[in-house]
Amino acid sequence: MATNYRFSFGPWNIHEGADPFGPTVRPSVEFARKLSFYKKLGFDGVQFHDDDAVPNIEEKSAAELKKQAKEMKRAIAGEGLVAEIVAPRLWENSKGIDGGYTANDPAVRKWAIERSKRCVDVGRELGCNLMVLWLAREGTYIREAKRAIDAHHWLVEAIDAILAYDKKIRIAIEPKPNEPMDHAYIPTIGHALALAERTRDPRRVGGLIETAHAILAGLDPSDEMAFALAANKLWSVHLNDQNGLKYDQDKAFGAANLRMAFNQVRVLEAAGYAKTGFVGLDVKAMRTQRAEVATTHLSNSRRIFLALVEKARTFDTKAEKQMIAARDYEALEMAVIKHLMGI
Ligand code: XUL
Ligand code: MN
Repeated sequence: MATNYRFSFGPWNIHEGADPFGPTVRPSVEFARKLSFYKKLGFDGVQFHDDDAVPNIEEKSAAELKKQAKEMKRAIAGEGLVAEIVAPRLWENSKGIDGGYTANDPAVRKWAIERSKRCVDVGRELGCNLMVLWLAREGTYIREAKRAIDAHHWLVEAIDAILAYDKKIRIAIEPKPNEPMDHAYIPTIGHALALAERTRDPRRVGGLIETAHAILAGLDPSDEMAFALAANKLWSVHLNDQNGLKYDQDKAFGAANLRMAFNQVRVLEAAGYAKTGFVGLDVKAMRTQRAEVATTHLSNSRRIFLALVEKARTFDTKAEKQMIAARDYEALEMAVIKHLMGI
């Protein structure tokens, strides 16, 4: 099928199968070897955390950081790849135990902003001006632990500092309602875009929507996408799937909720998303998957996406209009199911 979609994933999507209850089950895959999988699996873009590109980033001088990020750009170019996004991995540093931008300790808040500026520097060398902020620990386990109003002001201050640091940087906030925190401060795209409006340059602050995160918030991912698309603020996506309200599963796209996946593809098609953004995946191989086949969740997700593009394009929209006009939504629902089942 003729399609102009471009796909990306992050190196963390090829992983050892760790969970909090037992040992890893697959050997680590070297970064360079991960890069060699991208094209074979049908992907053109790499989603970077800052320290994927520059390991031990906080110990590096500015010159070293620049040199290593440049080398990484050469390495990905050698594989025919580009950097889609860059993200500051604040949540893995022990300083950020209580959050970064919203930590109670002003020294930690300062650290989080400085680290984010380093991430901008990495992005600049990688040729990437789209920074994703997944606000992992910006929230609380118990409400009394932080002052939420202050926290929201500090989030704006942090984003303002990043925007002021580089005139070209664009920030896509990736909302998620919980995990690791009990409640995160930016749980939905509505929260993210309201926050964007309060920054010094709202035009440079948008969103990234992850399927599983929207489902965890009890919302429909395609409607979340539509909300951002209507504002021209859907700058990336993390497609995956999630079986109900439990831990963040990052299943293969469409594997649990095929119809929801169809509607996500449909809304992206309707908006002409292929022209503006990468189809990013954020999918994990099952822990029970053998190492030799622990990349198929990526190629399968891509394949399911493209099959659903075909389904979106071949849905009988004339009949759909008539059923809507007749308010025969039972017929419309059956038409969708029949189309998806090929019956
Ligand atoms: C966390 C999540 C992250 C971000 C990247 O749930 O989705 O992987 O997407 O930092
Ligand atoms: Mn994600």
